[in-house]
Amino acid sequence: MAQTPKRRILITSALPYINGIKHLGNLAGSMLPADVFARFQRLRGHDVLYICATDEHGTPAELAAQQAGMDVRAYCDQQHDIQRAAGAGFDLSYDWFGRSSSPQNARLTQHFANALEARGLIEERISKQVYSHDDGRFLPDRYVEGTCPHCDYDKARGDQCDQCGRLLDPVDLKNPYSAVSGGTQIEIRDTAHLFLRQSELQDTLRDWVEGATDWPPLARSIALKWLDEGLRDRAITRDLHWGVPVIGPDGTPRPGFENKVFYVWFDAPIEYIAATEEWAEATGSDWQSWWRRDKGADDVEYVEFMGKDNVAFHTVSFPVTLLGSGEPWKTVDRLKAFNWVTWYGGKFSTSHRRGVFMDQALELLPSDYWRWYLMANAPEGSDAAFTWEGFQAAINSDLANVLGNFVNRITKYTASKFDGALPAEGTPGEDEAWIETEIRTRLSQLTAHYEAMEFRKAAAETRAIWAAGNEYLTRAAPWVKFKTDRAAAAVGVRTGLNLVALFARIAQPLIPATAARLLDALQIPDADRSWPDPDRFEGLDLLPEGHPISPPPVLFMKLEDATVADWSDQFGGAPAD
Ligand code: B3M
Ligand code: ZN
Repeated sequence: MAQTPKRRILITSALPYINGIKHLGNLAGSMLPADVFARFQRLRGHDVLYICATDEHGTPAELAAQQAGMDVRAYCDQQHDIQRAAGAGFDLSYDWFGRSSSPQNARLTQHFANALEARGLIEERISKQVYSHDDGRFLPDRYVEGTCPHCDYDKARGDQCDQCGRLLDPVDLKNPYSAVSGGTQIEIRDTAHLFLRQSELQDTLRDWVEGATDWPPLARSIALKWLDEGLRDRAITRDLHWGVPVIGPDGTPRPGFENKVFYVWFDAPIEYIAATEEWAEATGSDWQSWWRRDKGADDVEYVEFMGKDNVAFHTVSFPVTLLGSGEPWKTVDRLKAFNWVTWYGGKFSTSHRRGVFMDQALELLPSDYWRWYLMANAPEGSDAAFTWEGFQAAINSDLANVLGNFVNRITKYTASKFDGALPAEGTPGEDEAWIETEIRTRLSQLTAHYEAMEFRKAAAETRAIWAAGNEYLTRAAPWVKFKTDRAAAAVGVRTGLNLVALFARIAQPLIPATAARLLDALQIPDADRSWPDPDRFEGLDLLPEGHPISPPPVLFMKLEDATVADWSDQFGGAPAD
């Protein structure tokens, strides 16, 4: 039998920013689908490396630390641990969850800046910055607030206006004031910054984008729009202390840049590589074979997951860094971008008690409940609204009824009528032929949806397979046949039990904890837990004759109306509430 060749798949999900725990929408738009994809590909037997990290630099980190009354490094340590624990709670199977404040990332970021400079792509330019006399410092990005020049919103941040959404330059704010002290003694001063001459790489980047055949239309159109508008040179340093210091090729601070660091969006994507280095050092592995085309990375498939607001950074800015360096770095092959998960059509907000955050979710229910709902309703074609009503319906019908009842019914029946052992009697007939064909067809569709990273469709197909199992039991009706023809009933029970095993195997990417509980209850050895290959489907006879069957504890509890009403009160619900 021909073995499917082993692929090497590098997966990254956009790095969650360090300033506070992420909500379910952040989870659904990058980390969770990346995890589902990583699990699927591992089950297929491929060599997968799934890398993520916290994105720790920039003004939001400094400001959040200040508000917490903490030193910024200590703040990041603490928040990193919180996010790591939340990721573990959701069974996110990172091979490494790194930190952009690592020494590896500092070295690599400095390396890229120096490589770009050696190729004439970095230029020192004098630019205008907001200087605060009250604070005795420059105020980059979010350190300054004021009135938006476009929409007159009076709490616009220096980098972006939350009302009209436009990206801003701090010096354009009207009536600027310091976000640190509130001071209004502001002056616009000249200061030097490093600019990455992206305009020089316009053609290189266009060739690269046009050669990228495996991008979804959304990603391609975003990248082409930026190219059509003409790439603009961008400042890659900031007047801050917290960040990667600007160190020249000779290993010493660049003169005039002693009080500056690289801009967070310059170093953050480089952390994908640096986190791989962190992983390699911790595990004694080789990181270069994943990232350097001269060191074996040419056969790597690199897949990135992110929210749509991050697409330009991943299709333009980061590739400019990689391609501009002139070194043979691996660039993204496939890119999966998501729209937003909204809270009843609006924004998640801690202060307005709207939405559930990752840590809170796990206090309410185990991770599989959330994983299932979020992926079955992944914000793929458009935004997707979280609603308690939709959540309750999905859990009660898909998980508790379609999957849970099936498992419960057939395993209990085996325990009571067949001594808790897989019966061997009887010959398969029409109903068994029907379900086998059904499974064969659906399994290849399911596999194709996963390969295409179509998560909603994958969840729908998973549910359809479970539903087909229910239909099979209705047709085969072993409980009816048992009274007159024990052998015929045995066929139904045996097929039903094999369906349980199959259902659990295909559920592993989406609901890994439940799937593992089921496979454990059925005593399925690890070697038999891999993804059932649709091209070599073994049929429904995985379990050997006499195999012991004990009913697992209830898989999913139904969500009562009263519970859901409570949660709506606590975390916000439909506007009429
Ligand atoms: N930290 C995502 C965000 O917070 C940003 C992603 C970086 S990916 C290199 O919007
Ligand atoms: Zn505005």
